[in-house]
Amino acid sequence: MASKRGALIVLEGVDRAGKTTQCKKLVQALQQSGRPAEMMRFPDRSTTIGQLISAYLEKKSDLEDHTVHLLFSANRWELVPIMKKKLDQGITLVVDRYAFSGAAFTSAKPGFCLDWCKRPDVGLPKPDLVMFLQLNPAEAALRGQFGNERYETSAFQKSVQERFEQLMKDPSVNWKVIDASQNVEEVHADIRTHSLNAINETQNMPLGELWK
Ligand code: NYM
Repeated sequence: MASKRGALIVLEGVDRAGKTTQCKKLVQALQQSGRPAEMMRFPDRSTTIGQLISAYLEKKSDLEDHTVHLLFSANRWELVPIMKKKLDQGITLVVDRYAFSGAAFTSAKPGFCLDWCKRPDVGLPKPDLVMFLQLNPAEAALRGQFGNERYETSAFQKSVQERFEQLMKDPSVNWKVIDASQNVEEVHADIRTHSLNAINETQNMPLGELWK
């Protein structure tokens, strides 16, 4: 019998929802229970493409809106061979943002529709589970000021949230909404439960293709 593959698990949500903290905790919990797991994040700022994106986000450079959208997508595609290899080796990947952030953020800009924004990411490895950390703007505000990067304003984040809500209507993606206003441990417990289910359910199933 072929060995079992790892699961592709994605955490999404608006800024300050706690995605990075929860990704780290999930990887740690999976590893401690003897399941191989690694964290990834998008954008991956370590590659050449990632450095262009990082300079743009930090407002050190300007890029045309379509161009930067395609760079975010290219940054995912360049990591696909590594992702597939790790999943094949039985490693579960816990990913901080993916194509859903790509579509939600760009389509929140004037003149962009969700459909165009999804196109470059069609066919990426399809996540077995996408957890959306739901946090209303008032609760997000209690978590302190936004940083200084591009997109970090409440008006823009509100549009991003609306675009995520559109994306979550797609039944071809295994979305789970997590109440991110709970405390860190409660959020972690929900995420762990959904993740263990996904790992068990998908280990003998082939990896799918996103939005195809
Ligand atoms: N972002 C992230 C995009 O606009 N498109 C994408 O495809 C992805 C993956 O970059 N504000 C945006 C969302 C965030 C920023 O922030 C990356 P962080 O703190 O590195 O997750």
